[in-house]
Amino acid sequence: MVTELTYTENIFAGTRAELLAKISQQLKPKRFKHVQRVEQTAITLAKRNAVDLEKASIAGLVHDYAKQRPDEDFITAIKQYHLDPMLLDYGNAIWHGVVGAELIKHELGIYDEDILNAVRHHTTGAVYMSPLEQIVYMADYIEPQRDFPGVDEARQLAKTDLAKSVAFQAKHTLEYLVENGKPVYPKSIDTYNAWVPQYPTI
Ligand code: DGI
Ligand code: FE
Ligand code: FE
Repeated sequence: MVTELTYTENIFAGTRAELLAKISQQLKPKRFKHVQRVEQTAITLAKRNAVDLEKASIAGLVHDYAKQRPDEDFITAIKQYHLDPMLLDYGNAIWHGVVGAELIKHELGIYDEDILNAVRHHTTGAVYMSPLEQIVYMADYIEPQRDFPGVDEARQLAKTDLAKSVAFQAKHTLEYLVENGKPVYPKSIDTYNAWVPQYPTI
């Protein structure tokens, strides 16, 4: 069942349909469908975890807003908004969240810091993640079309123990990056250290 929330909190200056229209201008159909599945998954997790449903909806919908922007847009934004120059050593995988949050703020007029942090941290996690940040991080990982070894365990954990599911994702993502010789963004290692050792058996 698809939940179409009516927005009442003025976090975004418009209706959900108007937000969807703006996002659809930025994303190809496949990615646009993904963000709608992440929205629905985030709403389900929000209900279970007493998180504001409108924030879950907006954060889910905007989390990949910048995913299909050219590199130049991110490089310009890193300089314009005086973000950490170390970001220039990475690429779209890191930029679309961390830098994407700035584009969301300035282009969509969404200033809610919890939502912006959920976008900033949705790829790498963070040492501290609010309940909203945790549900967006997990919703992106377990939305219904995700298919990888371990996804069913991640879905089960997200239902029963949100923090443990965050640890599960942090561990498995770091394993994937190391196994494939990918550059690890320092925040991903910080996330691992903050969340994983308390669950040595996951
Ligand atoms: O944008 P999505 O594909 O929906 O999902 P995402 O934003 O979680 O991105 C997932 C990709 O990002 C996945 O291929 C792993 C990669 N990633 C996560 N942490 C890091 C990373 N890539 C690099 N290079 N370094 C990281 O620390
Ligand atoms: Fe993403
Ligand atoms: Fe995503």
